[in-house]
Amino acid sequence: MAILDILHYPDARLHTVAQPVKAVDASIKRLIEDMAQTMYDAPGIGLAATQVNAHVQLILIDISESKDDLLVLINPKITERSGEQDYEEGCLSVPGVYDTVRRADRVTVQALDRDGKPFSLKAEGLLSVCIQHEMDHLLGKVFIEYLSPLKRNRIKNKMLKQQRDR
Ligand code: QAP
Ligand code: CO
Repeated sequence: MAILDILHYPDARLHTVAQPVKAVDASIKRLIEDMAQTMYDAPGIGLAATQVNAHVQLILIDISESKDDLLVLINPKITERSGEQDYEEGCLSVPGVYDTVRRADRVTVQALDRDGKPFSLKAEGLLSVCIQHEMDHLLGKVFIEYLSPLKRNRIKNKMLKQQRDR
């Protein structure tokens, strides 16, 4: 297992569109292990492959208190969405930045699990937000793109300054 480097906004690679996983083989399983270690080490509650510069449709989520309930979604697709909710989001690729985003309240998602087996999941609340946030990464989208251009620019400058001062 290994801790992977996480890309930080405004890295252009965060805007790469991920390709579907063709086979849940040894290399994908290794990527899942490494991403899990990376997410738990951070610590975070969600991580998309895009964030570790692997441009395949794979996301990991663990919103449990005990950090022992890893959800792996491969080639996820949202088949139903309803309602709306506002949630204060953060992102491991935009450290220290939190802001409110409006998203669907409930989603139904179809995906493959870590054994390549199809499953379907209905989610609401934080889990639903997390799924939508992580799936955005696979489309090359970061949550701050939902904020006003003014806020986004301030965040971009803050991040660039942080990276300069490191
Ligand atoms: C996405 O984000 C998410 O700024 C997952 O300094 C977050 O795990 C979806 C983190 C909230 C819905 C609601 C952020 C860690 C972790 C930071 C994360 C930081 C350290 C973010
Ligand atoms: Co994120």
